[in-house]
Amino acid sequence: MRGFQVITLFIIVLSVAQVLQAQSPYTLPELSYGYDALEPAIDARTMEIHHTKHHQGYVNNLNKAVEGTDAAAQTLEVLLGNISNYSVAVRNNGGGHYNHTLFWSVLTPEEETQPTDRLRKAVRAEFGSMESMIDQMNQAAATRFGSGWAWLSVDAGNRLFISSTPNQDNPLMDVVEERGTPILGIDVWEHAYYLQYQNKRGDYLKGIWDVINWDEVSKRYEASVPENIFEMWPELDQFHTVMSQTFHPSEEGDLDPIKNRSEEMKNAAKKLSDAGIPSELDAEEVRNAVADLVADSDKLHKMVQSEATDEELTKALSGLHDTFHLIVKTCHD
Ligand code: MN3
Repeated sequence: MRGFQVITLFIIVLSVAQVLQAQSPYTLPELSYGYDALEPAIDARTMEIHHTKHHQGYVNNLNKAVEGTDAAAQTLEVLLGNISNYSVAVRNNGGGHYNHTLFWSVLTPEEETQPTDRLRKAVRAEFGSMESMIDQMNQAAATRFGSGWAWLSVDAGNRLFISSTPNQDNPLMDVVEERGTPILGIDVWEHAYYLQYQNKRGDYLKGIWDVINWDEVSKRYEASVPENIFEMWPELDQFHTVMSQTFHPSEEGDLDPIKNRSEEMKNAAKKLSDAGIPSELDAEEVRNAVADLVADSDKLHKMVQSEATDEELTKALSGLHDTFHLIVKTCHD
């Protein structure tokens, strides 16, 4: 073959390769650490085979399964959320690709990663303590019969829950019992631990907590649970309590609660203003609305003292209620 023919052939091969690649939406993600980085918790050989053979296999088979179908145009999360509409191959390999991508990201050789305060609080609220959450995860992982995963996820009500799924299913799928957004997943297929631990799944589960990337788990938690402004600003929550216990009766024509509690409401507004706006929520609009809240609740209290009519009180309380919601809305935006 002449030089230019070789080059032409080379270009053709390259173009074909590019076209093939363009038709394969899924690729194996690189790890951010070496195969031996998680030792002694997980050995290098297991990591390498797990990544380059098992995960690569799910990627290849997923690309084959979606090729030429409408599934190829969907994001993986959308596919998984409607997985009952797709083939078993898409379910197994789409799950396999998603689960392993998440798994690699929640592992790390770094020892300093920590759950954020928000995650810690949520774990405590749901499980009592981090230790108890880990025990329950291990329990879910240990009792999963055969191959599968243990998950820590966030449900539709923003609450944490632990579950386990068989095979490559996960909590995003519309076929599982407990649905949510997974923030931590532990692979309990034998391929994840057998070389090092043989049949001792319990020993693998003990070791794995040494290499969990709490920064990443926290990031996933915070991305799926919108910031609770009442948690960040407890004085706003206290004002909210007085507001809802006086405004809602007033809508029903009952003005007694506001007549009895106008001073408490005025003090709650003063207290929330004195506490200062949390820096994450600070904005001119919020500052102005807080100033209005203080001035208007003072005015309302004076109206109660000077025995204003129910109609006047209703109107003033309703205005105050609007101001309160303006603060909440502005903080959420
Ligand atoms: Mn695996």
